[in-house]
Amino acid sequence: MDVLRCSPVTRRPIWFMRQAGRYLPEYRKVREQAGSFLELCYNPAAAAEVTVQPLRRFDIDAAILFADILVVPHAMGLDLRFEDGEGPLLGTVRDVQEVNALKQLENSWQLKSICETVALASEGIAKHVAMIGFCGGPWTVACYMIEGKSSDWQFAKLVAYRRESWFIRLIERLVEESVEYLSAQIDAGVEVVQVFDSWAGELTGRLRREFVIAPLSEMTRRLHERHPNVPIILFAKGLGTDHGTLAEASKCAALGIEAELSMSWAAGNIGHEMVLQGNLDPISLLGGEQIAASEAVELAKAIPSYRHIFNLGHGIKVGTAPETIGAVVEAVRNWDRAHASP
Ligand code: 1CP
Repeated sequence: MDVLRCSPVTRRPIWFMRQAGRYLPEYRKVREQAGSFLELCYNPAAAAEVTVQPLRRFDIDAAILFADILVVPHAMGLDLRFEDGEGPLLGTVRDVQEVNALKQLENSWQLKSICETVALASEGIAKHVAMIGFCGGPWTVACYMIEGKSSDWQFAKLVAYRRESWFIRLIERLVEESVEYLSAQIDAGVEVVQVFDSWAGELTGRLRREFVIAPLSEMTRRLHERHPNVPIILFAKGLGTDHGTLAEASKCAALGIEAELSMSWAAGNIGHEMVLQGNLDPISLLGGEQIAASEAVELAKAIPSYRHIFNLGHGIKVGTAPETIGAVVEAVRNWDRAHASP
């Protein structure tokens, strides 16, 4: 929270995207008891438990609410299933009638359940650990709503190129509902929110400005109005050299950076000492403790601790050894300790 508020620190905060997940045996156990992934998401006691699990193992600075970006379209009335090994299967929206039929998520049982998880998880973490809430970016969530499953997003991109009026309306609806969703998470106890626009980099040029940068900026503006003291992290994965444009347009507190962009480039070229989060390559963690720790130190060298939130460039992979995460945390802590100015 200090880094996000630009207060001086000598020890950079650390957390990991997908820090709760299948690479942890204790997660697999709770998920098995819960039944399915979705039953876990909507079981507040179990979801709060997996939210806090990584904090018992690692010396990290944040917990992230355990849920999924597809909770929003689910609460808006679309069917949702997760098939093992196949990823999500979501009901689709492909015309104006289907957009108009989408419900508001206010008063949905899904929203109540997620807010209950936030309240339970907040009780279960130490005061110095930040509780992060999240949702998906409008473009990324629209991709799943249009295609119904993981894809290369060809159809969603064509709809964007054609500027179909129902698509434009869908993005607006997702801005509205995502703001309501994050606002409810904040009221339930989250201290900072992150928007995951995982497929931002799939759009280029003008489309990127219209359907990634503008909606994320509008969400940020509305959230700042309602919750002026809650910092917002925008992870528009794949924006590359356009991250700076997003920072200026949105006035967010921090930007998440993908592994593909050099952190020293980002630190040197994204202006006004913007706080940057990321961007260790999650694949390096599969290389084991030595490789991962050495890459982590290289990353720490690329950006000063007072403007860096150490994280990955994308989520932890399933085969990652938990010990490797521990080794990365220790290496970054040691580097900061050795380089803290007196
Ligand atoms: O039981 C399981 O392990 C299922 C795997 C899983 C998990 C652990 C899914 C299915 N979702 C999650 C949790 C989740 N999803 C979190 C929890 C908090 C954390 O520890 O980080 C978060 C923040 C998300 C966000 C999410 N879901 C994103 C954005 C981030 C990203 O990875 O790009 C996306 C795109 C999804 C959709 C999704 N959920 C799950 C799958 C398999 C997918 C599809 C991914 C794809 O299309 O490639």
